[in-house]
Order: sequence, then structure tokens, then C-alpha cells
Amino acid sequence: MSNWWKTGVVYQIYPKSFLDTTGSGTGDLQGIIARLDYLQDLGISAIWLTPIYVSPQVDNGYDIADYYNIDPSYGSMDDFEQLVEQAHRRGIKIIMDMVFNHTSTDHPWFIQAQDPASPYHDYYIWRPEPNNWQSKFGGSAWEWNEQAQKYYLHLFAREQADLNWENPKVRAEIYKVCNFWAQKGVDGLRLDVINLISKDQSFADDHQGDGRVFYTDGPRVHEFLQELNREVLVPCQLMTVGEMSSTTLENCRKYANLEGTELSMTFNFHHLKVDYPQGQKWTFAQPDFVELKRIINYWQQGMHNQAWNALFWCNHDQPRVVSRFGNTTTPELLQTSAKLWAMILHGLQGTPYIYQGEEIGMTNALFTSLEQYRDIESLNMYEIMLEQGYEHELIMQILGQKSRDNGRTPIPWNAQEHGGFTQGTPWIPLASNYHELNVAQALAQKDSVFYTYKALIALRQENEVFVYGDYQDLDLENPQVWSYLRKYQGKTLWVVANLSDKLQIVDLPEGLEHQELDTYLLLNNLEWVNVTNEDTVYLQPYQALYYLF
Ligand code: TEU
Repeated sequence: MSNWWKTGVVYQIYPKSFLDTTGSGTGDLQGIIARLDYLQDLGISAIWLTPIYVSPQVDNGYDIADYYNIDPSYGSMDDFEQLVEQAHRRGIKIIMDMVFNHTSTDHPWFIQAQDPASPYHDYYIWRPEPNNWQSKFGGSAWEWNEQAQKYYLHLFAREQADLNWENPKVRAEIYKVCNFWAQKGVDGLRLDVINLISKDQSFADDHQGDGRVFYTDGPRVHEFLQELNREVLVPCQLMTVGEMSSTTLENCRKYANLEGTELSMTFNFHHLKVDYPQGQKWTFAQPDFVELKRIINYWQQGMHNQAWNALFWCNHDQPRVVSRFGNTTTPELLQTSAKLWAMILHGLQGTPYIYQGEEIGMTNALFTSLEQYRDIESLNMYEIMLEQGYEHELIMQILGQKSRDNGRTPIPWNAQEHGGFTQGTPWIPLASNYHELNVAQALAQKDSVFYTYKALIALRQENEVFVYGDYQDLDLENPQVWSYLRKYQGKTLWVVANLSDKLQIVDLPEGLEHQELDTYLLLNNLEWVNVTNEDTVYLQPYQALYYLF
């Protein structure tokens, strides 16, 4: 299989919030088709679509009730086939999101499974008594089922029942689903929480934690993935990106090994917990940049020549990077810092993912009332924090920073009503700054964030050092400056970025002379570079530079 995904950049679409063509308030497949030219202009190689299958939408499609059909709110199978054809015509590949750790409790398998005599009973995980494992969305991971007279496991919402991968029939069903979509022309799969599929069969209580040690990177996970790889991924030439919850480097080296016996690459989330003090997400906190740099350094060096990384700051579960790590206090700083975080990520080794709206510097949702939130996790956590005695105002502040809805507001295509996203009422409100921050405005302004992303995507295609170079951090303990080198076959890329709102003076790396700086400058998120003397460069607030020498 060609490794198109090593030089390309993937663009993640959250269809619900992309573009609505029917006035329903929910984005749809025709909306994606309508914007393929925009994506082609940006230069991406593939689109990853979050789940568009039939679903009661308790968790926005991550609760699948039918793996073989499109949810009517997004359109039809005809629309999907049209999308594949239109994307391929533009050289854009299609990656589907596959949720195989669990199904919706509305799935016919689960409906039948409630009868202990049914052949489907063993598709799920049943116990006579619950253990103390916790759901990722709060509360017990076990739910009593009246008909079965047993508890079933749900690591996420109670409407998302975990599948029993120990059962070979379940695995065969999963291969069938993958085959079906490969036959439709799909090029790749994003595998949701795929490192949680193998549960320790003791189902013991976790005396130290929430149970995750019993199913994270579980006992048979590599065996299961190797089987999936042999049965469908290789025969169908499917690229895969595995979403890994609380994983380790050791495991990711296996999951994403360069021989390709499991998956093509992995997402992990360690770098996005640098604003979770003591591991606590539901807090109001500032990011620790030294920690962020240490984690990236560890993964960049640890995966190099062993396995392939997926790179990202944003997705539909995360707040927006410019609000989280950048500075949104003025329009200028917003633009500059959005470009800076893009340049840091796109300088790394791995496949960069852009989450819809990131390419125009979209910010957090800026919601002011609880009624604006939709996400099941945020609404659950609101109740839990209230019970714990938190004041409403503090919870709102925390949601404003941490809620998954920060990444789920509709794309503002222009400054018109609802940002041109819908003619109807949007399923979730837009971020209130869409009058100033929208796609039309980004396309019209020659130096907008959009054109930085476009340049970054092109640079990766043109320079092998971006793809194959190693990684060396030049000043790991500095919280204000991120300075790193990538080296490959005699070429060096120097990425240097001022993460702060103060001027910074940075040493030039070895092999780069100050009189050569003009010659080797590849990209700058401001209009000038201030060279001070023989061996330092001045970085303006949020300035980021690429030098290739
Ligand atoms: O997310 C898995 C996951 O572990 C997280 O990113 C999770 O959303 C976060 O920890 C909650 O704080 C995937 C999907 O991306 C997410 O949207 C789904 O809700 C989840 O799986 C269940 O399918």
C-alpha cells in the first residue's frame, strides 16, 4: 500500500456542524460535497468523517444503531456515494469513523441480546453483579437490564453497550462492516477508542482507580488488531488511525509499527492533559507548556523509526487550540497565535490532522448559559459538579474552558445570519464571534490563518525533512520558547516559536549563521524578523519561524 498518509494532511469533518443544505439545522452530506472545492484549495489529502450511520444521537453518532446505513439527518446512501466520487475526483480520500468498542442500545443486536437465550446475548458483556468500574461520562459503568436480569457494561453512556470482542462472531461482524465500506470506495478508517476493546476477563474491582487498568491496552488487544489487519485492512488496503485512550508509548509502538501488522498510526491524548492539574479535567486551569514540550519530545523521539504518529491539537472532543494555548484578546494576537500553534504542529513528525474551523482560527464556543450546551458529557458533569457543591458560575467557567461543545459549534461560512451554516435554527448555537471570524473573511484576507495552513500542507509535500526528519528539542525547560530541529539526509528544519506575549531572545542553532538567516527563512507568521547580533534572533510576541538549511 502506498503511504499517501505519511506525506498528506487529514481534515476532520464533524458533519453535524459543517454545512446544512436543507434548513434542518443539522449539517449534511450535500453540505460537505458543496465545500469540496474549498478543501481542495486548502490542499488536504483526506477527509475523516465522524460517524454518519443510523444513530439515536445520544452521543452524536458514537452510538451506532446500524453500521450499514446513513442516518437520514445526514442524507442517503446515494449522497454518500456521490461524496466518495466527488472527493476522489479531486484527489481527496475518505476516512470513515468506526465505533467498534460499543453499539447503541438501540442496535438490533443489543435488543435481541437482552434475551439470555438469544445467540446475540454473548455479543455484549453481562455480569450478575456490577464491579466498581466507572463510566467515562460519569457514574457506574454497569447498568441493570430488567429483561436479562443482569448488568451490562458501558464504558461510555448507558446507551452505549460495550461489545464482547472475546466472541469470534462479534469480530466476524466487524470485518463484514469494514468490508462493506471498503467496497463503497472508502480509503481509511478511524477506529474509536480501539485500545479499550479487550477487557480483563476477571472483571475485578479496581482498588486504585476507575477500572481503566483492566481494559486499557487490554490482554488481547494486539492479537485482535492483528487479526483485523489480516482479515480486512491489508486485503482492502485500508489506512487506519486508532484512537487510543490513556495509552503508553510501548503499546503505540506496536499498534502503529512500521511493518504495518496492526494499524497505520495512533492518536494519543497525553499532550492534551497539560491543563488537567493532577489529572483532573473538570477544573479551570492554565496549560503547562514545559510539560507539553516534554510529552511531545518523548513521543517524537520514542516513535521515530519505530511507529507512526497522528498529530493534532483539536478534534470534536477538545476545546479550540487558539483559545486553549494561544491568545484571543485582540484579533491580531488571535491570528498570530493561531498560526504559531499550526506551525509548531505541522513541523513535527507524523500525519497532521486539521479539525474543521481550525484553519480559520475558530475559538471556543463562548457560551454564557447552560441552555446552549448539548454534549452529554458536559451536561452530566454539570450535575455532578453541582452535587459536589460547586457554584453555578464556576461550573460555567469550567465548561467554557473544557466542554467538548467548544469544538462543536457550526462553521461560520460568512457573516450572514447563523454564519451561513443553515437557513433554519442551528442544532447548537454558533460561537458569537462569527461576524468577524468566518471563512469568507479568511479567504478574502491574504495573510489570514487559512493561508498559513495552506502553506504548511504544501511544505510537507515538498520537503522530505518534514516527513522523515528526527526530532531534537533545543531548550526543553523553557516555558516561553519552543525551539526544535528536524534533520534528514543533510537537511535541517529549525522551528522556533515564542509562546508568550513578551519579546524573547533565542540562540541560533549550530550550523546556522546570522548572515544566512534571510536566505534560509521558509515561513514566518509575522512580516519581519529582527536579527540582533551574531548568534541570536528576537522573537516578537507569538512569532514563529521556520528555517530550512
Ligand atoms: O472519544 C473517546 C475518549 O476517550 C475521549 O476523547 C472522550 O470523549 C473524553 O475522554 C471525554 O472527556 C471517542 C469519541 O471521540 C467521542 O466523541 C465519543 O464520545 C467516545 O469515543 C465514545 O464513543
